[in-house]
Amino acid sequence: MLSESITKTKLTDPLILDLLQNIREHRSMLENLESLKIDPNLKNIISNEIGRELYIENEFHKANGFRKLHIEVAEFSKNLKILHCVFFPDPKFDIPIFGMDLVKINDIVSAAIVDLSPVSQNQGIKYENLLSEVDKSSFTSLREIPNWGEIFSKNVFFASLKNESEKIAFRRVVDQYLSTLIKLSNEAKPEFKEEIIQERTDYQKNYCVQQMKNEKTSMVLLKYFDEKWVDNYIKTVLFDF
Ligand code: BLA
Repeated sequence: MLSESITKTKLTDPLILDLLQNIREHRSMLENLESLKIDPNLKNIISNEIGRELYIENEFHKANGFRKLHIEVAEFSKNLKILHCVFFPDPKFDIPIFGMDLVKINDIVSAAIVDLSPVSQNQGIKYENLLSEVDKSSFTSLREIPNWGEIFSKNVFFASLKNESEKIAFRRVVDQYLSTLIKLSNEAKPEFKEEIIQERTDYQKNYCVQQMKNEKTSMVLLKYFDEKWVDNYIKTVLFDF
């Protein structure tokens, strides 16, 4: 089933396909992986209007330890390509939020970001050393996290990718962050203390609230859809809670 969906993807950008395959491989290691039903109108969104071509493909799953595993590939007007992925944990489990975004404009990867973002005050400490050991020394264009990005961990990686070797290096960073996520999720046991579950729930809500402050996401979507549609898409598909 998974390989079938790889060939189904219309996008042919090699870096996006490569990252997509890697994310799917890690996802397939999760226990009790199941597809989630969503509104079919929001799953694949295609328009061939000249100059405003649009292609969005969404995958939604859940698994043990995760309430929603979301991958989106998108192409806008043939020149803006996006790979967006957020794995939201089930708040009963001590698992961070995996988030990544790759924004490619023509042939330039202007934004490549990946993080395991904490969902409790002390959670970050548990995996901080695993992430800080990941080699990020070869990148030449690190970028500054915007103000709304206080939700990210100390080890959030954010850069523009300048050449082939930086693309390969980013692929490796994503792979290592995903391996850490899978390791943490394998070790996680369900929690029964209400106040701990509540703290994780509040952190996830705040993650979504802060992500919604990124005007660059809505600005793109507003070129193709009206405000009501964009608002619904952001609140139900991208950053629901
Ligand atoms: C930036 N996101 C951007 C940019 C665009 C989008 C066009 C500007 C590129 C740049 O600054 O170089 C657009 N991203 C989208 C759209 C979708 C998308 C339309 O995912 C989906 C439909 N964004 C996320 C997630 C993260 C994220 C999960 O959706 C991180 C885990 C981060 N995107 C992120 C950040 C920036 C960005 C940090 C830079 C914002 C800035 O510098 O102001």
